[in-house]
Amino acid sequence: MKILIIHGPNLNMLGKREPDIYGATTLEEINNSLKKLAADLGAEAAFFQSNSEGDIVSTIQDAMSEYDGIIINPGAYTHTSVAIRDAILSSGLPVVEAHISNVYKREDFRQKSYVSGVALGVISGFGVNSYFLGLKGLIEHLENN
Ligand code: CA2
Repeated sequence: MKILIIHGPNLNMLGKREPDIYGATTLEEINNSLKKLAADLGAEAAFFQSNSEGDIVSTIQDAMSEYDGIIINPGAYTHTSVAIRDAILSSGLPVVEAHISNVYKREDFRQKSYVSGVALGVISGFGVNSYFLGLKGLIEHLENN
């Protein structure tokens, strides 16, 4: 079972800026822990981060032939990107949308997600643990379907 974990724009800054909102853990540390969790659960995790919408779309398109599912934190593109939504839909892959912060407790513009309507599920507000919860949920889904 192969899972692709996609981090959207600015998430390369995790642990380096705004720790009050996004925590003190770096992206590299998160990915290392996700890799371990995936292995413990009998899966393999691969990682991609980009600040560019088009690169994220291309990566989702390419994932169809290689991965069984995707965890994505689309960052600010969550609230703007019809292109990422369309790529998820046409990939046919189960996708879990994960957010570090609880977007529903924040500004109005963060309360619209173009991704949620085509996602298997959404996890928001558990800090970096949102990724781990999402990974567990996705692996369980893949085992049962
Ligand atoms: O809560 C989340 O995970 C978000 O996807 C994070 C996005 C935000 O635009 C979404 O509304 C919710 C922002 C990511 C910015 O990441 C940073 C990390 C460290 C320092 C600065 C920015």
